[in-house]
Amino acid sequence: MTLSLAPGLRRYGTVGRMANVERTLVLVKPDGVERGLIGRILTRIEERGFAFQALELREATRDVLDAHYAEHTAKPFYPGLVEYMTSGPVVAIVVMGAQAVSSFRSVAGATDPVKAAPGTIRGDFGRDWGDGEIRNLVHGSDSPENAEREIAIWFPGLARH
Ligand code: DAT
Ligand code: MG
Repeated sequence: MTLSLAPGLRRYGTVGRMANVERTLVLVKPDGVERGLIGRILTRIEERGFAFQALELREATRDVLDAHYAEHTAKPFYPGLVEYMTSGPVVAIVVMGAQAVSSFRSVAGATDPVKAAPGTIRGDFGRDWGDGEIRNLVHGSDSPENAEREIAIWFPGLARH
């Protein structure tokens, strides 16, 4: 199910102007869902004043992950990453607002939760669990171009072109 939140979107003015607002693809990864942190993670996005265009609990398939993580599929950690990302449901979210990509990256914190600053999602809720795997609670697109590419993978109906 895709949930459109009209009141939030109204902040961005007309439909014509909204079409140019930056979007980013956020995932609450399986550890975030399993640990009951969906609400607190979404709250941090809402507190910064960003709007949700779509929000859905779903299982990540291998095909979606291969497309989403195209830059990583040949890396040694990729099999472990797929195991992690398919270990339970994820929440896929399209977040909208000026500079949404870099704003969410700073809220998420560094990739490795051990290095992530306190105050960030990964720095506050993540740790090394002692099994050699990185479980870092959230994904956020790393550029506006990748955001649009990822949104087209997770929400084909919301692709811009
Ligand atoms: P980010 O999620 O901060 O954009 P990334 O794109 O470099 O980081 O990597 C994607 C995910 O892959 C990351 O969230 C966790 C996993 N990952 C990255 N580097 C890893 C490593 N060296 N060992 C294990 N998992 C890794
Ligand atoms: Mg990345």
